[in-house]
Amino acid sequence: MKIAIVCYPTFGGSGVVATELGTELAKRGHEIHFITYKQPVRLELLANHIHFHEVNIPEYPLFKYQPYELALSSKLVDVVKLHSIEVLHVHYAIPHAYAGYMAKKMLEEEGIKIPMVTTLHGTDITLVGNHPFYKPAVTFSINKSDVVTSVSQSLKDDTLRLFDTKVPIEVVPNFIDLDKHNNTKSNDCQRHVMAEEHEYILTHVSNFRKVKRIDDVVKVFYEVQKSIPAKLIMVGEGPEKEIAEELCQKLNIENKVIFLGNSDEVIEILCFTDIFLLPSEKESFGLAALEAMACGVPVISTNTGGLPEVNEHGISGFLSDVGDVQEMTKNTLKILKDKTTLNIFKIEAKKTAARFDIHKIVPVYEKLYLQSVEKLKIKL
Ligand code: GMT
Repeated sequence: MKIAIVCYPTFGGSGVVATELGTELAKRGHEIHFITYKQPVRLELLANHIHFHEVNIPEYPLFKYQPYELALSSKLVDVVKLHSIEVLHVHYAIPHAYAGYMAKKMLEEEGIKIPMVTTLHGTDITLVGNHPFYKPAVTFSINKSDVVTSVSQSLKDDTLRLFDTKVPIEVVPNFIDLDKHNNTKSNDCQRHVMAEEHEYILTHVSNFRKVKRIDDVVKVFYEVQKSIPAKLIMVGEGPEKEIAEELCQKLNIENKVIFLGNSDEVIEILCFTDIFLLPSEKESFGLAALEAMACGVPVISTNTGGLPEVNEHGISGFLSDVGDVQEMTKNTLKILKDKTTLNIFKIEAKKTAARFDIHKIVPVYEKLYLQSVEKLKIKL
């Protein structure tokens, strides 16, 4: 099929999912067209069947805010016409579903019918989308989608609770390419660069927004390193990073915490990580946790949103209430109490991750694409 994928190109989970999905679909013979304002971070352009179309927004002094949705929907119309696109798949409702619907309507005027699949990812529903400023437009564009998917049951429940939806929502969980995550051989693991032989390594990866509760990451580590020798690796950039750096200084642990910024070597970092920390306030799925588990890293997370659907309590890691630093510390130490326990958790984390194997999930999207085309034919 010829599929257009609209997503955010940055280091966010929704962009990563969209990019990995498109890449896998291309491997399976589909023609994939990514449409966004920058080349997605994990997108390798030189792969077969992959195309990238940049949305340009010329600066105009009259505008305080550049009208991105307008430029995106115009670009969508052009790409659909030029490449005979059969399905439009938009990731993250704001503003992609809205722009997608506008493109659909413009194309209809020219006699071109195209189905739109909308994937809800998280804060497009639970935080931003739910704001009264956006809610009517988000509700409208969800209801106008031909197929709606959510990345977890929890996100589906939130959508039904918060929005007046009139269309069915399919739960299609996020996925992981296990081969890619298993590929780093143990002798390639550069553990010695980050820590001494006797030190344990705790890692956090995110876009450092408030919702990630970065201060809890630091607080858990602070408590853990009182009992065992350890280092904390912080990967990512975002508004809370500076605050976290200040907290490390205040707690006098700055020599044990390494801030790496954004990195495209997350798999290499996870390869020598012992514990992954994800104490989020909200998390519709927790792709970062799944990536860690696929690398055999147990996860200490909160029990919010979709995290219990990913991280199995007492098996792939532990779940605690939001803000319960004490419990998260206790659980981290429980896993790290000896090598045997740590190894059991590592094996189980990998096994749990295998439930989300890319080869199981991508065919579900393929089926939904076909369904969306059929559905549109029936509507005509
Ligand atoms: O970072 C993004 O691109 C989107 C972000 C969000 O703000 O909603 O992440 C969400 O989508 C990811 C991919 O589906 C999920 O793994 C994250 O759990 C989810 N984040 C939140 O719900 C906070």
